Amino acid sequence: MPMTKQILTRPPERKPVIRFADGRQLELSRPLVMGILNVTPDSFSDGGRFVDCDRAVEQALRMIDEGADMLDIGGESTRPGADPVSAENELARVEPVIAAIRERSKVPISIDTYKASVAERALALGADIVNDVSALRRDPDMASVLKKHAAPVVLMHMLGEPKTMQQQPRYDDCVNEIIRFFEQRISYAETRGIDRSRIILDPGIGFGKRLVDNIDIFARLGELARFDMPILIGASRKRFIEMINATGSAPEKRLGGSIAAAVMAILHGADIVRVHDVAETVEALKVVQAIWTEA
Ligand code: YH5
Repeated sequence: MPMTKQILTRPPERKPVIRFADGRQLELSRPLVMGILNVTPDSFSDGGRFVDCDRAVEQALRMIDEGADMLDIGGESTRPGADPVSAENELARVEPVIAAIRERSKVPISIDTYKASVAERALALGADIVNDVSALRRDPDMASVLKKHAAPVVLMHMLGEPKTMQQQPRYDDCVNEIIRFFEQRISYAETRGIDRSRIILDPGIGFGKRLVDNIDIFARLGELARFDMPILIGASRKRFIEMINATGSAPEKRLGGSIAAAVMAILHGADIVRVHDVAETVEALKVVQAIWTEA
């Protein structure tokens, strides 16, 4: 047996912080957890809008308690096959929830929308980040809203549209195509006055990807370090996990695989993981962090 100790180290320190418009900052010196808050009727089975709002706020406070570093609030489902929602409907769902969370907590809030009018209203209510799964392709007014509020933005890769993206996606080289896509979207954002320091990149697990593409993204995540920007990964409960484990169609049965995916993403250089199961992910990443810093 060789005597040399194998030391697991974190990929080299790169990006210090995410700066919000009001001067608050998020340090990227440890892995961060973004808790998912869906405010869509299908995520709560019964009751009217107020019931949905109360339950969403309750869930938000629970995720904060469990150690979420930020929350991602969305009023339109971007799951494969989901139908689009009007801006009015989307706003009616998320506005009261954002306002209620802001009254109770300073937790950074991300608004999950590709609509400029929804982003504008959310930022005015105190949201901090815009999570745009279209990477500024859907709404020509999004860039100016981001610029006006000096808000950080998540630029996510997606092949096609949510409605049809899982119908026969094909790439020659998925990771190379994602890198080329990021180059284009970063360049567009910069020409519209968005500072590089406010961009977060996300390769979009499950958004127009086959199982092999999703696996390739995890394996080659290190290639995204070249951008020197924070990397976000959203793998929680997604279908590729079920394809590997055959645990059935219920997304809640995907916890073990979701934790593994979050850990693999962080080990390969991701900075933020977007998850449903905040408590369990925080526990897993604290162990990762302890091994990194004590080894
Ligand atoms: C993401 O990766 N994903 S919505 C289907 C599922 C489970 C979960 C069938 N918004 C991302 O979470 N934003 C979504 O089981 C996102 N990155 C960013 N930035 C899809 C989703 C899901 C879909």
